[in-house]
Parts: sequence; structure tokens; C-alpha cells
Amino acid sequence: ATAYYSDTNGVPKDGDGRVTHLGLRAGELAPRVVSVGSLSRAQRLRDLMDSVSLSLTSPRGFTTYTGTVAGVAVSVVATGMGAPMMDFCVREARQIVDGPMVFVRLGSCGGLSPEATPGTVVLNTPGSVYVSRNPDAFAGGEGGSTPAYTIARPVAPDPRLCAHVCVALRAALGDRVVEGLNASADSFYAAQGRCDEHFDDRNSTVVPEVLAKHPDACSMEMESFALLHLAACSLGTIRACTAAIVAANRHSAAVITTELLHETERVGGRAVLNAVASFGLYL
Ligand code: DUR
Repeated sequence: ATAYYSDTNGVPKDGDGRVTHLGLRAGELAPRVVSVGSLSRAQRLRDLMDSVSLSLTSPRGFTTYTGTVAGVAVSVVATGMGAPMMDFCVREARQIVDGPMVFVRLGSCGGLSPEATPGTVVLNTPGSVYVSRNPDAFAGGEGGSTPAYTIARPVAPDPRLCAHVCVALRAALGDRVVEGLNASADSFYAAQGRCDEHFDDRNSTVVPEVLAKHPDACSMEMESFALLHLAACSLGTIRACTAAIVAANRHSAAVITTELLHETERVGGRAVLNAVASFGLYL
């Protein structure tokens, strides 16, 4: 019998040296990574690469395309949704690549500020906060007096990488680029202030509280904080920054069209791929 994986108290790998959730082994992932949430966005970015040498979908729902952009090795990874998926992506990627790494996320988000309209791209130059639900507040007893949601302080991107990506995005999208703080949330629903009569959520003030504390908050999604936080804790080995296409504005309720989404993915995606490929790796 073969062990399902080894090193359960570290970063588990199977008998072929593949990390358990990404499904990749050394040599299959480039040190320059563009992470996206959706598979179709990953495919659109793949189609912009010069060549693709590896396409792999893991049993846990991660799809990776590794190839070249302007002669430089780049990987595009579709992570799916949420901070735990980003955590798998960054930690398992770090395990199978030697030396300095660069991660840029091109996700999707809700627009919190009026200028973050559908089809703009919010680049998180000031970084991201994290909004999480506090289950103790809902349980009664001692926890009942604690706040139902907490907002963790901003974590910044790598400033040089972010400036480099900013130049590329602005050249491609002009004034459709908005720079501002992101708020990642631990769910799409409650912690993003979406109301659902079927649950006791106590979340009607979550978005106003984020904006009161951080008037520069422009975007809300689920993954960027996890990436920035892990990069900040990577002992200097990972540089990261995050951007997201505004899918809908939370004030006006305006929603992007499919055509505009795909165009923004292509134009923004090309800019991010070129920026990642042309950014020097250093410790
Ligand atoms: N997303 C949000 N909130 C939005 C729009 C987009 O979390 O309002 C991102 C994050 C998540 C996915 O991966 O898109 C949910 O639709």
C-alpha cells in the first residue's frame, strides 16, 4: 500500500512530489504567478501567453497554466474563491519553487467607492483590510457582548511591484484604473454586508463601518488580504500586489456586462502578464 501523502505536519506531498491541493511538483510552476479566481479568466489569460507548456487541473479545483510571456516563464493559477484557497495556492507554490517569487492577483470585486464602477480595475496600492465574522457574538453567553464583525488592519503590497503593475494597467486601461484600499471578507454574504432574512447576521452596518474606518476603501472581495498577509510573512521571499475588476458597484447596484467583463479581463490580463514577466526577481 502507498501512503496517500507524506509530511502531514508540514506541507504534504504525494509519492511523485506533488503538493496535495495544487497538484504540482517542482519545475511545473514559474516563480512569477498571476492568480485569478475564475477558471474562465485563467483561460483568457492563458490564451494571451506566447506558449503554454503545462495545463493541470488538480482534484481540489486549482487549474494552473505555465508558459512564457515575452520569453519569460509565467504561471497563471485559478484558485477558486476565498482566503483558504489563496492560502493553499501561496503556501504550496512556495514549497515547490526555489528563490524569490512574485504573485499578482487579478480578481473580481464589488466596488465600494462611487468611482469603482463596473469595468474599472481597482489596484490596491494601500493594500487590504480583512473583515471577519465573530461567531462568539452569535452564541450568547460571554461572547455575546463582542462585536459581530472585526476589521483587521491594512496589509500593504510590495510597493515596487505595485508601482510596476500600476504603470502597465494605466497604459492599458487609462482612467479605468482606480487605486484604493481593498477589504477582503471571510464570505461573499454576511461579511460583505449582503442581507439574507434566513439568517441572523447582524451585518447591516458592516460596509458603512469599513468605510467609516477607511474612507479610501474602494473594493471588496475575498482573497487579496490572504495573499498580501502571506507575502508579508514570507521572510522576504514573496512580493505581491493585488488588483480586481469591479463586477458590480455596491452603492449604485450597477452590474458589469459579460462583454465588458471579458474585454477587461483581456486588456487588464495582458497588462498584468507583461508586468509580471518584466519584473525582476530579487530577495
Ligand atoms: N467578489 C466578491 N464580492 C463581490 C464581487 C466579487 O467577493 O461583490 C469576488 C470574490 C470571490 C468571487 O472570489 O468574486 C465571488 O463572486
